[in-house]
Amino acid sequence: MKNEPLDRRALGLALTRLANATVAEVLANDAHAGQNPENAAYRIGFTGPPGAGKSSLVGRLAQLRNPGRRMGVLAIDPSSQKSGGALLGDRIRMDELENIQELYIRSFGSRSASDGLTDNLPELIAAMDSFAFDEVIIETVGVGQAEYAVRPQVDTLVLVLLPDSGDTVQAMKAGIMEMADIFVVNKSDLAGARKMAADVKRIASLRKHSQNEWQPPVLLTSTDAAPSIQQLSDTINQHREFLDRSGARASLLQERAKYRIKRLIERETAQVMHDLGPDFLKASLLEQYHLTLAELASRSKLKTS
Ligand SMILES: Nc1nc2c(ncn2[C@@H]2O[C@H](COP(=O)(O)OP(=O)(O)OP(=O)(O)O)[C@@H](O)[C@H]2O)c(=O)[nH]1
Ligand SMILES: [Mg+2]
Repeated sequence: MKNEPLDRRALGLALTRLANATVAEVLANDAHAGQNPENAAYRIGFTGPPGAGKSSLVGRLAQLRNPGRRMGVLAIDPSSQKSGGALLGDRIRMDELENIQELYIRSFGSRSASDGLTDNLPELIAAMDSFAFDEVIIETVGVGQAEYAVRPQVDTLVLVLLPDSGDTVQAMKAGIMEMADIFVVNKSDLAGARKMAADVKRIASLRKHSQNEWQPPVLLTSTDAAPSIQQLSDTINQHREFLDRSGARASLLQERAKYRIKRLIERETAQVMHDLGPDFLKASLLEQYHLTLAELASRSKLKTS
């Protein structure tokens, strides 16, 4: 497919269909079946507090990495309806990007998903794989849950912070600080960026890394400073090489596959719980358990008997 130009219309339709698909529909249309995950698009996640400059950075990075690569950007936007112009940050005009044939950008609302991501995100990214993307960038706003949910979905996770996000770092210390592969203090043109970077370095260094583990670097970026975007891009490449060299990507892919099925079962279970009346709760716990499993099986139409 790579030899042919990207079919934007077909991709757009596929993504819309998947974004709205029920669990049963997802199971029925597993377009990804049999595909070798090793050939999947390389996935780069960007998360961080609102307004940190994620979209602006993603836009610049996509422009920089695009030549010779088919690049996709999926932005998960909790507030949903945003103008096209804000999609990649107001520092980049959409017309700079919209005529680039091998660059595809799309945003999704976070809908009912309780984790701050969009329903069916694994399926949306799998669709990008089947359209032969080389890389997919996923932007999520760090709202507590989203970074946990995005972690298994991506290969390299970039946490974007602001010069004055000290409180955020304190709050996130336990969780996301341990998950990020690259820390970025953006808006380094503003006062306080260096101090913030030093604080992040200090906190990140509290985590013990063995010698053959990846040590998450702390970078200073400014959307309008091209060399800082180049450095970020180079660091992503280094992390990718590390994952390949250390064999860590193979275990990441396994985790991702497990997460995908777990998410589907959780989502369908929540729906079953919602649909079953209060009488259901009068049964013994064992019966409730079996009733739920039977209901899940019948909804997925996978019941063999
Ligand atoms: N001074 C300065 N401002 C920046 C920089 N990068 C982005 N901004 C501005 O910061 C604001 C937010 O940028 P976005 O790229 O939309 O940030 P975001 O993290 O994607 O925001 P949400 O998606 O709403 O969470 C915009 O007004 C940008 O112009 C930077 O390097 N320096
Ligand atoms: Mg954004």
